[in-house]
Amino acid sequence: MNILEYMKDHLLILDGGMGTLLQERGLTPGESPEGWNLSHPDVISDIHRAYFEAGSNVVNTNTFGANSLHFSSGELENIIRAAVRNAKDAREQSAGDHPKFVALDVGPTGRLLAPYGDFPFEDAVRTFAEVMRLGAKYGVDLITIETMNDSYETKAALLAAREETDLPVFVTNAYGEDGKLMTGASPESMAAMLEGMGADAIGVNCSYGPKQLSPVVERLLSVASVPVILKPNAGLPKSENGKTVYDVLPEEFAALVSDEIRKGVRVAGGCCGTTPEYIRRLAQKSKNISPVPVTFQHRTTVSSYTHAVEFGASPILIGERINPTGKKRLKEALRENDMEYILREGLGQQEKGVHILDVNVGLPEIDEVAMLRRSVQELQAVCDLPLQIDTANADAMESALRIYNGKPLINSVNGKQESMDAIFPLVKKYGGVVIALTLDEDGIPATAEGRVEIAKKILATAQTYGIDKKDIVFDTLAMTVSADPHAAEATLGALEVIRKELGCHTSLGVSNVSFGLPGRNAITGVFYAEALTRGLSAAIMNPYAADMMKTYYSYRALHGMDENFTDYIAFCETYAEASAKPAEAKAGADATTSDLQHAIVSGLKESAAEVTKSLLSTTAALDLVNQEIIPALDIVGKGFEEKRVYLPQLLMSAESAKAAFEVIKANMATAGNAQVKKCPFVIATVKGDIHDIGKNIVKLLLENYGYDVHDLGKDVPPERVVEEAVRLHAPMVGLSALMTTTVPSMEETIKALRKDAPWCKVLVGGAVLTQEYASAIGADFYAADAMESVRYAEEISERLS
Ligand code: THG
Repeated sequence: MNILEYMKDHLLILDGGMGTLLQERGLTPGESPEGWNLSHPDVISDIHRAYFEAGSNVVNTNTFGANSLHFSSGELENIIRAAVRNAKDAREQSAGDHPKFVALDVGPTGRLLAPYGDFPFEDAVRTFAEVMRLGAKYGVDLITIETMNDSYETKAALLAAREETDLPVFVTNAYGEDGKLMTGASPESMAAMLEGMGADAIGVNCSYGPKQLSPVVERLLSVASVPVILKPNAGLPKSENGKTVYDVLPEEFAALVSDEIRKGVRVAGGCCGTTPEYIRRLAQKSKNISPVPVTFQHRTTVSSYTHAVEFGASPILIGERINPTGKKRLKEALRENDMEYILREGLGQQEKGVHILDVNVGLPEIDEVAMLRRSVQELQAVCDLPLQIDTANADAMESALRIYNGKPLINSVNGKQESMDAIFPLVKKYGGVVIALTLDEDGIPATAEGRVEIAKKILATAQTYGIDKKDIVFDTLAMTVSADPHAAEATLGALEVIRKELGCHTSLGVSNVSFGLPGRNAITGVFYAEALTRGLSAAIMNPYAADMMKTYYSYRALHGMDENFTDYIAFCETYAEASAKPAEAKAGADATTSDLQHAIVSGLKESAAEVTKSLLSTTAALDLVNQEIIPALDIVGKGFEEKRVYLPQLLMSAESAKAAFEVIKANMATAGNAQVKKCPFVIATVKGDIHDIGKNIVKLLLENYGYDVHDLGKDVPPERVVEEAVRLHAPMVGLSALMTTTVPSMEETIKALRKDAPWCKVLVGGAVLTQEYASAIGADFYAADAMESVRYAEEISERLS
């Protein structure tokens, strides 16, 4: 039986935890669980069998960390072959005649992707591709991509699954306490991207217990058009007699998860701390719940790596300024590969309030494929707005869509068969909302009716490619009125019919209307107002044009879209500023921060280095560090703590600070000065644990705050940590552990430090830790995130000095 067929009118029960059960059977901390597929096939098969017999419809193969970063190619194939066989043996041998499926389990690589980490996106795709290929080769029924805490890595894995197999794919993410992924994505943005790429079910796993995850589940349920998955931990972890235990027992777990099933969850199981008993109770409790139907959501949504932007509720502004048309300075920047000019153009428009950035970097004399790809890559590293990828070159389009971190707007397709045949397959494969221009082989119809006919043809063709009309936004083509005084009427007439009768969203490049006329902004602003009243959903526009912004804020205020007129009033207050000529504005700079601070806060590496170089001629190095770099890092750090800034931005700022530091260091070396360093800080991922993303992030931040960081790496034995702490007489040691199975070795390391380095403050962090847990194992400080580590280090070093 096909699992997708079965799911249509049944709930699907997944399995529960694997790690704790393996430990009970003798897996030692640091030993590879995946290796047990070969060395202890009976144990693995036994566990799978227990889950099937408890009522699981799906068991995940024991392949969470099985990839080429951890195993040689030959080993990997042996492990996956054995893992699939172990699960299939369990299926054959297990009692119970409910439908049983075997899923290839795929977890994160443990590397942070570029640009915020050092693992290139395409390397991640290749790494996952090998795993997917082997899973398909050995005959799994479906693929489970799980516990991903980064949207970009999730995309790499899903892309690999889609490119290598035709299997159904389930995707679940690990959300933080703030309802976001570690790198910032909201549930709505994940839903948009994953559904756009064709995931068959989406949801949440690991992270917390069912109670804590309930808000994330509800948000997914309200936007998803595919079944929603919930696979929580058995509550929150705590340490009891040197063992990790969870605070939700099987009966309560089953009751809580069943509540979520009543709200609409269609696929449920357990993650860390759950056992076959949890699943047995869950299967029993949910047996008589009739599944809530999965309803198709007619939402037109694009997303960035942090958030989703939905068409319809309020007009959308798409910034037009990354487009060389009529812009000499941008053309120059493109020819000279001056990326930061483009980044500043993006950040400046963001500051002015646009919701989406159009990115058009086509010039006849440059390599557009490479330039568009690079522009998208760099823009999404410093700016969290969704992008509209604007090119007539299908190769350039594909190269940008591949590496886009989210669900983009695609600008554009049109009614020509050739255009549809080139663009629709890309929309289908990578996901996206596509702007469709109402023109075809016969040109642009002069009448509204003619444009509506083309729109209908485009919709029908899209359908044959499996693209729903919610993912098509029509552009009825704003023409230059100075060339044809009746041009605007056809545009607006077609727009109205398409919005009201075809039920599709619409967009216009409004600035086109005023080409060739004086006072362009005035007429463009009025055209925009009229278009809004006739159903315009989004405008490609110049946010520096005050007339446009006036219209935008007024329209929202007049139509009940601006509660308490908050936005309108704020706009009026800054009106003088808004009408000032911005042209080649120094984007985003604000009056209270210097250029260097601004470059660091914005994550602009080259600018940070350049400004530092010039400042060094007038300012002492130490003053630059204390009065510019550290305050800038503090601004970003504070934003991070207040959840306005996400990890990627924090890391891009840290990289920019590093670029500034390097200039300073080089300068000090030539000037013969001693280097200023704060106290030594020893940092390590504990024995048995190879997940060191968190540690690497903390290291980068501490270095940028001037600490002398001694990184001992991952899988570090307690003796080694003690040895280094003693050698340096380090006042602080930071320890990280990501897996429940390795927290005991964290406790062991703390004990050893207490004995031989009693002066040393120990701070701990990692996904499974909590304050309570950290206290129980005797740590001095629990850092919930990287910034908290820095704050604690600042506090301790203050006391020392
Ligand atoms: N529909 C869709 N996409 C589009 C358009 C459209 N993309 C391109 C264009 N039209 C919208 N973008 C722009 C970008 C710049 C200008 C107008 C539309 C523009 N540039 C000034 C000039 O050429 O004189 C430069 C002035 C400045 O510095 O801003 O006006 O219709 N789907």
